[in-house]
Amino acid sequence: LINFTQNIIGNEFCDIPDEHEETNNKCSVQSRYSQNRYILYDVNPPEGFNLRRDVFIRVAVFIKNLIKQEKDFKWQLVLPPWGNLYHWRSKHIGYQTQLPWSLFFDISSLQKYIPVIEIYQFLQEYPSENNETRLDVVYILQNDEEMFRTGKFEDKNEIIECNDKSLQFHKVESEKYIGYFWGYHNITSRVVKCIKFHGMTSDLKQNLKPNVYRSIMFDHMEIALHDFYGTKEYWKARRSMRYNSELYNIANEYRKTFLNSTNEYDNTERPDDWTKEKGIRNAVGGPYLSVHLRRRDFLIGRPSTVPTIQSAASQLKNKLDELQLKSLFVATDATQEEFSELKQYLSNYTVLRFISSDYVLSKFKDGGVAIIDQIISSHARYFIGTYESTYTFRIQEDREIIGFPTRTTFNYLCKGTEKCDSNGQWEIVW
Ligand code: GFB
Repeated sequence: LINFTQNIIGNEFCDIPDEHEETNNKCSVQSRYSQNRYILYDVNPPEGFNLRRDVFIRVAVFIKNLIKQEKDFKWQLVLPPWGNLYHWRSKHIGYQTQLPWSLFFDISSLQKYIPVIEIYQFLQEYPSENNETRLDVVYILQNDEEMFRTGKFEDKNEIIECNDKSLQFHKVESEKYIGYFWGYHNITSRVVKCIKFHGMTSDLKQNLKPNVYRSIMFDHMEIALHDFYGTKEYWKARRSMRYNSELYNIANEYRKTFLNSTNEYDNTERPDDWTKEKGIRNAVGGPYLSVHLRRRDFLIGRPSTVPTIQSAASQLKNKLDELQLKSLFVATDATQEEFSELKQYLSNYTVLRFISSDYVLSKFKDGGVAIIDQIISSHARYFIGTYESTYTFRIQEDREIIGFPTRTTFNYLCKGTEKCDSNGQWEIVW
């Protein structure tokens, strides 16, 4: 560390680490100039929007602790741009790639938890040559198949040879790898290493080597587990994920117009600053029942838990009657035919789904519309979700933050008439 500090202060030259370099006492070309250290990550391509939001929490908590422990460096998270998601299917609005986090989330709220920057800011501030930004290292996390086969799990963080042809990174010259990099052709990496990994996100600290690397990317970050799942720290990171204020405005306007629901009437008001929130369970919610009715790939992937439309309608009718509510809000990826079928079964009730205007869809894309549905659902008097859907989990978390009684939140549609299993009640910790 002393050598390194001298390198910065004394502006001495130091060697560029070669790709097999494992020692900590050399520093990269860029590291001579500043103490900025950038962490980047990406997630397995097929994973959906809401699992990705969970991966952010794992990384954010990791960086929060890193900042406390490694004070010689200025750590920043580069937010991985959104895009190319399997579920984002609206074709007529153009490509849904390289979308910034600010489209969906309030960056200043995220900033109150850890320092974050968008990728375009990173590309502006990180040294580049001939318009090429070369990261210092990419670590590709890989599951240890053996552990999954034997069921004997133990922590592992082992550099292995990258011999899998399906990997997304390819060496094109000495110390230059190309790869997907969210579709940015001007990003490359000096070094790519594969790691057989099993453990918590914080176990990746040993791979950071801030005396060697200034920009460190982890691919397949979903493999690293939560350090503090469900703890106060977890919930702080989660609470920092406030949505873009325009999405709240659109959802609130819809609630007011169609569901007779406002934060004032429903006791769901929150301070603008999430750090000023208090844990009080006194939310009442708007006078409507809300359901997350997950269809499409869930019909194929989860046939034993996803009910028919007729069965869902019957469960919803029972709950509407029990709660003496007349309105049902449906957050769903169902086809129009399925939604019409549901409405037919519930013809004595007002059954609504959010239909986005062309403006809203072209500006906020499928991800923004999904969030609007989530906001409306999270303000209902009572919520019923889809078993094992991460989309449902995020609504439940929002309701926990808003302060609903848990019995109004942790409910699921059942496949048949038998009582459903519970996914557990992941209650907020303040
Ligand atoms: O978010 P997500 O990972 O949740 O994927 P699951 C579901 C996506 O489908 C959302 C759309 O991000 C939305 O784009 N979607 C689902 C919805 N429900 C709604 C809804 O109510 N309203 C709107 N507007 N959009 C996992 C996937 O999905 O399911 C995995 O992540 C895999 O890749 C697995 O497919 C079977 O956890 O529900």
